[in-house]
Amino acid sequence: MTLLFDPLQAGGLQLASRIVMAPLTRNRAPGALANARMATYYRQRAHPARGAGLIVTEATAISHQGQGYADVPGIWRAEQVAAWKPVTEAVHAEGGKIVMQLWHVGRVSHTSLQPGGGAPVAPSAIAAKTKTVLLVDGKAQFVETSMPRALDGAELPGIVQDYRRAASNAMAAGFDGVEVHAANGYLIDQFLRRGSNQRSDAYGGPIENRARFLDEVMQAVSAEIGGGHTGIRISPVTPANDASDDQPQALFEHVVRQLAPLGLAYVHVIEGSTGGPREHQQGPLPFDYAALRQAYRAAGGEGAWMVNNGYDLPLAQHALAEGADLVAFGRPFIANPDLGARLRQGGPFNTLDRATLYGGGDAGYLDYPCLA
Ligand code: 8OZ
Repeated sequence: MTLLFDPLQAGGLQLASRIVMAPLTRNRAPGALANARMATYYRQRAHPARGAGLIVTEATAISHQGQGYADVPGIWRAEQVAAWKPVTEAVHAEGGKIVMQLWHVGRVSHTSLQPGGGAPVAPSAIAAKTKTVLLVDGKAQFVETSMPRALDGAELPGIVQDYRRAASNAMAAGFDGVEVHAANGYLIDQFLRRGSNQRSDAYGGPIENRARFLDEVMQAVSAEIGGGHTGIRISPVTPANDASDDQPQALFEHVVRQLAPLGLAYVHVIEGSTGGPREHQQGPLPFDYAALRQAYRAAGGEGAWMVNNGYDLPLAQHALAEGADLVAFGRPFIANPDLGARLRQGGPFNTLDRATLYGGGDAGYLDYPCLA
C-alpha cells in the first residue's frame, strides 16, 4: 500500500515518489515565454513529499511552426531558455524534479499562430475536426483549426532537428530531462495514425513507415541528452484532436518495441480517451494495456511505466500492484498543489474550477489552498 509514496530511479531521474504531475496546458505564457507566475505555480507543486515526485511541464513548442494555441510557452530561442531558468530553479529549490514536454502540434493550429500567417503543417492535407484556443481580448475562445498543408519529405529532417535543439535547450534551462509529446493527435501522433496519414512515401502506409518519424525524433533526442533523461507520452486509442486508427494494438506494440533499445527514463501512456472515459476503444476490441507493457518489456525496454487518465488513490494503488511504476495526475494537481500530502492522508481534495483552466491570471492558478 505504500508503493505510491516509495522512491524510484527512472533511468537518470531519481524520484522521491511515484506521483507525477501530468503535463497541463494553461495558456499563461504571453510571448511564448515562461514567467514568474509560472515559476510560483510549479514551485507550489514541487515538494517531494507534499507535491509531485516528478513534474512534467505543460506542452512547450519546439518551434514557431509547432505552436497551435495562444500563450503557450516555447523552447526554440535563447530568450525562452533564459525565461525557463527561474522555473527549474524554483522546483529544484523545493527539492523537486521537472522535465519539459516537447510539442509540435502539426495540423492542430491556426494560421494566425503560424510563421507568416501560413498554413499549419501535417503528414497529409486533411483538416482535423477539432478546435484550438485563441485569446480574444484576453479571453480564451475556441476556434476551428485551419486547413493544413502536407509536409514535403525534405522538410522532416529540419523538424527532427527542431526537437533535438529543443531538448538541448531544455537541458540548458536546467530541466532534469524531456518528455516527447507523441500523444493526443499532435504531429507525431498524426504520423502514427492512419486517419491523419495518407502519405505514399517512406513515412506513410504500413505501420513501420508511420512510426518512422517518431523513431527519428526519439533517436535524435535521446542521442542529444541521453535516453535516461528522455521520456515519451503516447495515447493509443484517444480520439483527441480527431486522431483515429483501426489497428491501435498492432501499431502501438510496434512503437514500444521500437522504443525499447533507447534506454528511456519512462514511457507515459494515456489509457482511454484523454480526460474522458478510460474504457474508450478504437477498432473492435478493447485495448490491452498489459500486453502493451509486456511487449515493451519483452523487447528489453527498462524504462519506468507511467500511467495516466482519471486516476484516484485506489486506482493508482491497483495500477502499481499490477506492474505500473508511476502514476500521473492531471486535473487533481491543478486544484491541489499539495496533492501528495492529500493522497497520503486520503483527502480531502479541492474541486477544480474549469472556467480558469486556459488563460487568465493568478485566479484558478496560484490560489488553490494547501492543507493547514
Ligand atoms: C488542452 C488544451 C490545449 C492543449 C494535450 C497539449 O491535449 C494538450 C492540450 C490540452 O496534450
